[in-house]
Amino acid sequence: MKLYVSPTSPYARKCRALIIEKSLETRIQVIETKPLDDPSELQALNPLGKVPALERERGPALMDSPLICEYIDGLDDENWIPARGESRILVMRQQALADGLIDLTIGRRIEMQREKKLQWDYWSGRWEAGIRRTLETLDSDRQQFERSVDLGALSVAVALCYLDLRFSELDWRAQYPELDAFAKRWQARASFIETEPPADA
Ligand SMILES: N[C@@H](CCC(=O)N[C@@H](CS)C(=O)NCC(=O)O)C(=O)O
Repeated sequence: MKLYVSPTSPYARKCRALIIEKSLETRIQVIETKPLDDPSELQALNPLGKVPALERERGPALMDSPLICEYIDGLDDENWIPARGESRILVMRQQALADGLIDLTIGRRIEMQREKKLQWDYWSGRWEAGIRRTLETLDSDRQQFERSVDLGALSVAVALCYLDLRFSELDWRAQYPELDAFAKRWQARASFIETEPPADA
């Protein structure tokens, strides 16, 4: 199988880290691509034109990191997503909050990258307010995931690390020391070391 990624994509990082955690590297080849260059092989797999996209041996290609992670998790018996019940819902909720935090961080970055006169403070302010609220929620809910090793905790750690890359001036680590300690524990794992975005990204 082939997983199409970009080196900085946090959604792709979730999938890549899960592959490494589950030691599935020999079954899934990671292919780097640049979605903004409109590569035809990516668009043939995912008409949305986004990474990650998973080309499987059989069946249609998969898009959207939660779906791809669910598929990857089903490839062996080591469950990173609980099969059912409230524990499954909580893991999926943590992933949804983490993915939403990434969405807000990307939205803010796109706004900030516009020429100054085209920037709209309303939108950057809105994205930032959402980021701050989500950090508050993650901090108050952290007992649900801070000692867990599952897709929910992995997703939250990926999203927090993405804030370091794209919104470093927020300095969330100083405001939330327990979330900082949580993220550092994940950053020490091989799955995070091997998927660290390039320093010049
Ligand atoms: N909900 C999707 C989001 C994927 C996404 O937005 N990927 C970005 C890279 S971080 C992308 O490929 N953007 C290219 C584009 O928007 O054209 C997921 O979880 O996989």
